[in-house]
Amino acid sequence: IPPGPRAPLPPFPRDFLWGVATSAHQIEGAADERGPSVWDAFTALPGNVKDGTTAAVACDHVRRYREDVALVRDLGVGAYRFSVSWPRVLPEGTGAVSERGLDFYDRLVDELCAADVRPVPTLFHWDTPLAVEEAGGWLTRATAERFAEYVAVVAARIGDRVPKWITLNEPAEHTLLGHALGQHAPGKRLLFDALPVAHHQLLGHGLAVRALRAAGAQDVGVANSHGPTWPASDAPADREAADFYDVLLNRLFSDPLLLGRYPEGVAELLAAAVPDPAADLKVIAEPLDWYGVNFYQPTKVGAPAEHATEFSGVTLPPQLPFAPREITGHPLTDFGWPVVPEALTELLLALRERYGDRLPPLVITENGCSYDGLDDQDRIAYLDGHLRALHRARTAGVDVRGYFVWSLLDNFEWAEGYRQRFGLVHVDYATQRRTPKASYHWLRSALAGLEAQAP
Ligand code: GBH
Repeated sequence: IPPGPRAPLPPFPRDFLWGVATSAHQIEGAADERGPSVWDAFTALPGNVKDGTTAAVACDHVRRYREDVALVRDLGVGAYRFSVSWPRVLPEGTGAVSERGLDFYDRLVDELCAADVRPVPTLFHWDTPLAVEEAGGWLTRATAERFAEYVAVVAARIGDRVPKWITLNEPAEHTLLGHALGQHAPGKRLLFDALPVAHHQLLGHGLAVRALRAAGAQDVGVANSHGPTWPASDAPADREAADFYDVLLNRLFSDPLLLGRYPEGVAELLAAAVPDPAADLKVIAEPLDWYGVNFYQPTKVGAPAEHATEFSGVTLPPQLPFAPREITGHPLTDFGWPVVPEALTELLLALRERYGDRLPPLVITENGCSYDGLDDQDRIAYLDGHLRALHRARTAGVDVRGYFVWSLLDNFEWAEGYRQRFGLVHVDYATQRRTPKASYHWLRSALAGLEAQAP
C-alpha cells in the first residue's frame, strides 16, 4: 500500500534518535520457557481480559525475533526499545538464573547490533515474577531490592552491547491500574493504599540506577506516562480535582526523580508505609542521563461524582477526589482515546516550565494509537501530527532528543487482549504472518526524507 501524499516532516537533527517500542509480555510468547508472572495469573482468571485471551503465544517473538529485527532495520530507525522479562531471566524472581532466558536477550542484542540498531532495554514493564508477588510484590520494600539484583544480572550479561537503558515503564499506570483500581495485574483494588507501590517502584528504580552504574552503564533513563490534565471547567471544585489528578499522573513520579521530594500532600499519605523517606529519596533522585515520556492523550478531570462512574471501561469508585470527563471535539482512536497532538507540545512546555534546569534531555519513549486495518491513514495522521507537535516544542527550546513509536507490532494489549492494534506492522495471530501497514511505509519514507536533508 503506497503512503498517502503528505507534506514532508519539519527538520530534525541527524543525531535525533528514532525508534520503535515493544514490551516482553505483550509480544514474546514462549510462556512455558520462563517463570510465571503476575500477568499469567491475572489473565488466567475469567473476566480480566476483555476477549478472554492470554499472552502465552502473543507474537511468538522469542522464536521470530530475527524477522522482527529485520522489520526494525528495514524501517530505517536507529533504535529498538524492548523489555526484558524478569521471570524469563529469574524464573523465581530471585536465586537461580535461567541461562536459556539470558541467552535469548543475548541473541536479540547481537541481532540488533548486527542490524545496526541500538538496543534500548526496559528492565521492568509490569511482568513481576509471581513468586515475588506472592512474597508481597511492590507493596513491600524487599521487591525493590530483588529488582536491583535482577538488574545487575541482566547488566552483567548484555551491558557490554547496550548503549541506553530504561529502568521502569510507567510506574504510574502500574500503580493506578494494577494496584489501585485492579484493571491490570496483579488486580489489586487498594485505592490510596496502593501508594507504597509507587514508592517501592521509585526506590527500585534508584537502586537499579546504582546497579547499572556499577556495571558501567553511561546512559540511563526511565519511561513515565505524562499528559496535560485539563479541568472540566473554571469552577474551583473542578480545578482542585484536576490539580489533584495532575499530582498523581504528572508529579508523583517525576518530582521525586527530578527534585528529590514528593509533591505536597503525598508524603503524609506515605508516612505509615515508609520508615525513612528522606534516605530513600536520595536513592530515588540518583541523577539521570535522560528522561523518557510516554504520551498518548490529555485527560479532562472534574470534581468527583456522587456515584461510581464508568470511564474508559473502568469503574471508578465514588471515594476518589476526582472524576475523568470525556474530551469532545477531537477525533477518537479505536480505543476511544482523543487525538490531540497539540497536547504534546503543551505537555513538553509544561515539563520544561516545572523542572527548568533539573529536567534532563527528554526522549518520547512511547507515542502511538490503536486503529484497525492495513491501510491505516488515521495512524499516519496521528504520528504526523504528533511529530509536528514535538517539533514545535523543540523550536520553543525543549530539549527532546528522540522519539519511539508504540508499537512495532500489533500485540497483547493488556486488559483489552488482542482487540486493540497499535502496530506499524500487522500480525495475523492465526499464522503469525507480519504485514507492514501503510504507516510503516509512510514512516520509512518520512525518515529517509529527513535524512536526505538533515542539518
Ligand atoms: C502504555 O500505557 C503501555 O506502556 C504499553 O504497554 C501499552 O501497550 C500502550 O501504552 C498502549 O496502551 O481513556 O482517554 O483517558 C498506556 C497508558 C494510560 C494511555 C491511560 C491511555 C487513558 C486514556 N495509558 N490512558 S483515556
